[in-house]
Amino acid sequence: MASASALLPRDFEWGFATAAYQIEGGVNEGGRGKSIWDTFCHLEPSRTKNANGDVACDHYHRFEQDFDLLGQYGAGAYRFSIAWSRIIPLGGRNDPVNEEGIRFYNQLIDSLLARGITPWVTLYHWDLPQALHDRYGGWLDVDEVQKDFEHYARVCFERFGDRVCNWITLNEPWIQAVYGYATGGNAPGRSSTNKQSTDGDTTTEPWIVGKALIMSHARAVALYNKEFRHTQRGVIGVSLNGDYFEPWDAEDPQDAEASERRMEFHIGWFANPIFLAKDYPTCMRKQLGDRLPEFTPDDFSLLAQAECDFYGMNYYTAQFAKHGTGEAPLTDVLGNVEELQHDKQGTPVGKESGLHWLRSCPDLFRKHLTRIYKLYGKPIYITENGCPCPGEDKMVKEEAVNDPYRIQYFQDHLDAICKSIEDGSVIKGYFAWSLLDNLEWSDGFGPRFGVTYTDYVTLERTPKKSALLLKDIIAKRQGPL
Ligand code: LGS
Repeated sequence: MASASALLPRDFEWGFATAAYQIEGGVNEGGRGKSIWDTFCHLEPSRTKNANGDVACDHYHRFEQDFDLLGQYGAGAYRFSIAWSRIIPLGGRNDPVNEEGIRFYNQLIDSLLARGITPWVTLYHWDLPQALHDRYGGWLDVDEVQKDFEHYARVCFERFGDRVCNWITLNEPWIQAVYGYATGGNAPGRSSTNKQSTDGDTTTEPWIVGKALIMSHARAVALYNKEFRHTQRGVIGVSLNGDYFEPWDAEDPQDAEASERRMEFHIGWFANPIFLAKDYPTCMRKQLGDRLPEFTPDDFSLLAQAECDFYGMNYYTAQFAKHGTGEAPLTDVLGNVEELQHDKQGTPVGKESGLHWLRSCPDLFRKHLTRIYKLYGKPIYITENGCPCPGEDKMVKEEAVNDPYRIQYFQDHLDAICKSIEDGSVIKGYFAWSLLDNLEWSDGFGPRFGVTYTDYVTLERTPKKSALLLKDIIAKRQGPL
């Protein structure tokens, strides 16, 4: 059957994504400082299923081999993150820059360019230097951390911007704020309701951290716009979470409102200030009152100078939203909404995958894309999309490399992109998550999102069938330029 994805634009950006802590390893090499993820994994190993990123996929030593795979898969682009603590081990604006760290990322960038692959660099994928957390509370000190982030961004623009033209400031600030400071499930693991945490205030900290992330992003973009854009001619944006919500009871206006509210708490929280230079969504102010920090006139003027080029969307799944109380401790951060995987009639959303929270819902992906483009009007790059196949975590290599579920998932989601383009959205690229099976944060090495099978004992890589299918789809793209 002819697939809609033949209509993808011919200049569609195309590749795979990873993040430093999930693949690099080499945590004590090359002068790297510790990050909050090193601490989190080692302090109470049961919180990350006894896994850590000490070795991960050993990409630190094997990147050439990994980039050969990218070449084999026909990737035109590759999204990776820089570990802040490799560049500035102590993190701060008055701390020394680590030349060995600079050299490592220079090698990565040069090696990609030598293969004709465009680097897309994420500055922050959740690995704050531990020293900043110890010094002033890290993301909890809005004024300090934004200055340090700006300095770190400057070092990256100065040292890599002659060759890197595509920048993503932050990956999923929502996860950093909510999982790091409300549920405590991610580093730095603060929560007043998680029994494994000893500190934190779930009712205030996520909102403070949210503001720190927004202002840090804005500082980096404003800096880029003022000092680097006209010589480096690159683009800069941010990657936001992209869960989509439908009303649980299609007939109930309160559920319709709840699904919108849920998305405002998820996306509008960051996207309103970042893309519209506007205050947080009204429903957030209404529910949270003065627990939600204000933006000062100076903050607004900075936000206005921080116009970025694209909306980076990480999309995995969709759910139903029912008004009322969600489960503590998430009631507040989820906008007082209950999240469900089936609607009032008991119809499940999408198709199950290898993870309980991830169901394949390409039709809702299309709706989500179209909604986001209408709201924020920026070209969209899908900066993550992917899944583990049902049962994949228990499979041996020979079984896992045969991944028809993932092939269908990719195909369906690329088709949804084409349909949203037909709806009028501007969608310019797609990065599959992920190049390799890797450390899935607090889920450890169980879930396998890669198009390449990683044997965590031998560190051998083996391409799965899906890797090459993507090459085929993209080679056939023939939509308008
Ligand atoms: O590996 C991460 C992928 C996998 O699933 C990547 O580093 C992240 O940027 C991104 O968050 N990723 C991801 N996200 C889905 C998170 C949904 C959590 C929903 C949990 C519901 C109980």
